[in-house]
Amino acid sequence: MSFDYINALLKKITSRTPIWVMRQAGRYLPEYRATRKQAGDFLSLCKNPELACEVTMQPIDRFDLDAAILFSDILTIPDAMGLGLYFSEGEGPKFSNPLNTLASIKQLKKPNVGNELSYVTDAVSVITKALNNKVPLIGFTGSPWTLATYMVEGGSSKNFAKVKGLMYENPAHMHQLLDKLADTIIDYLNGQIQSGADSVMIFDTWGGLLNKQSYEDFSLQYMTKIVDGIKREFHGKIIPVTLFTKGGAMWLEQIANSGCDGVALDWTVELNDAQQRIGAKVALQGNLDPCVLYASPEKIREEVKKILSQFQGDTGHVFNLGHGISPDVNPEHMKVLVDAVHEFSKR
Ligand code: 1CP
Repeated sequence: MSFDYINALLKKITSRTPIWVMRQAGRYLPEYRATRKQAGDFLSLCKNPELACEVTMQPIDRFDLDAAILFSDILTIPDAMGLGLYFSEGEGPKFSNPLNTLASIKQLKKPNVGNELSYVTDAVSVITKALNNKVPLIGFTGSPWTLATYMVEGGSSKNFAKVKGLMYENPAHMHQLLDKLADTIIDYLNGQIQSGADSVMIFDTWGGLLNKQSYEDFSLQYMTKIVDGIKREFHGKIIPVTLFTKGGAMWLEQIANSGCDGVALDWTVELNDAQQRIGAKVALQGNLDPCVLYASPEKIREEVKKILSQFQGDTGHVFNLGHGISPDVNPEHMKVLVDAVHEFSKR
């Protein structure tokens, strides 16, 4: 099997630039909203492998995408560690048992991925079967730092006061937490790879909040540990790994030195600048501003052309948005995007 998405990450020639879109299975699709309603709520949807497979396949059936991504969430790991994840309507994720004491960090147990998180690896198996080699499947995790922000804050946050306060005041506890998370994530990603994931991605959504030194010490160091610890080859297939630090444009060189295959970019950096800085070392993913999808089809096509023309050469580019697609985007505009990338990048 030769997939453009995998080949691009391995910096091999592709027939055209492959594209997938962060949060491609989600609320902007009416069929997703219907399946979520059937499941009852978001978390029940994640925990039901058949329904998780159904929503993973929805964007694949509707658009000419080059990869599928496991339908799940980064917060499955803290949930399995006993923090009690729930989603209150319109408010985002919350934990009923956040890490609000030093003792709670010390006592935190590494979950057994094969037990508490088997619903995720089961979903990967079901999806791999449903895909039937049509396109590759991306498995994923949050970065230790990004998971820690939710676990310490108790949910989403505006200023990240608690987690950054802990980092400055009790760095040893912070490192203990991040190390437990990194070890758990290695098992989690290896479980996904063994169940059929063809590639994996680490989402470091909140790494960009840190300064250079704390980014290296509290985020990148642990992502590097994960890159080193996961299976990079399985059943004769190379499993590429992509790192995404939102707001990480200042540190692209360091990220590229982690040993990853691909670096995903948000929209704040020009693709040709990024390529000059690190492009020979790794593949690049990105980086259309998600808000372009609110513009007209003509404008979307124009912006796609711009991004494609910024990238030099025919190897090593995976098209994506610079962050997730928004729930109020018109699905027709997603189709315009996907088709434009293929049309304008035919070799
Ligand atoms: O109401 C709903 O239906 C839930 C919305 C939703 C969806 C569709 C959430 C809650 N998570 C997801 C799926 C999801 N989350 C995927 C699925 C695969 C795909 O891309 O199609 C992935 C990869 C994620 C990853 C994720 N979850 C991240 C990292 C990537 C990013 O967007 O920065 C983060 C930070 C989360 C936490 C989370 N889960 C859900 C929400 C609304 C959030 C963000 C909360 C916040 O802003 O703090």
